[in-house]
Amino acid sequence: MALLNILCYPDPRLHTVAKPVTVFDDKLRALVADMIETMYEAQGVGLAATQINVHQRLVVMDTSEERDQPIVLINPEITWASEARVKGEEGCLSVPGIYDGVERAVAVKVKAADEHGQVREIEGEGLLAVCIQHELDHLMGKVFVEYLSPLKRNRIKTKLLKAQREDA
Ligand code: GNR
Ligand code: NI
Repeated sequence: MALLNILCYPDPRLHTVAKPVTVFDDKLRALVADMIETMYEAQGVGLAATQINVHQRLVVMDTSEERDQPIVLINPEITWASEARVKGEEGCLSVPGIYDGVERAVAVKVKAADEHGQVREIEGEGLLAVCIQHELDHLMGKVFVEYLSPLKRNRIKTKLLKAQREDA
């Protein structure tokens, strides 16, 4: 097991479009285990492979209170989204310390494989629905700040670049 480094916005690698996973082997399962460990360590409810600079369609999530119900979505596709939408406060492990409102579908269904290649469909609402949509955006190279106004986004960019400079 190992902790993985999480890319920080505005790192251009966060805009890479992920490719489907084609091989379900022990190497993939080891990566999934490391991503779950990294998500728990960072206290996130989800982590997309894009965020750890692996550009494959793979995400892990856990929206449970006890943080003991990890969900693995490989090659996920949204098969249904409710017409009802709601604006909620979002954050992102790749955009530390920034929270803002994003409008999303209230409920979604997602078809995805697990780490053994077993395909199933999951329905999510509330935080799980938000998380599914947020993570699938990452796989398309999209970060939630791209839903905000250019003014807000530029302020966030400047702030994070400054913080990264001071860190280095
Ligand atoms: O930990 C996270 N919390 C969160 C809160 C509201 C909406 C979305 C999220 S996802 C985020 C983890 C993350 O960055 N996943 O990509
Ligand atoms: Ni995120």
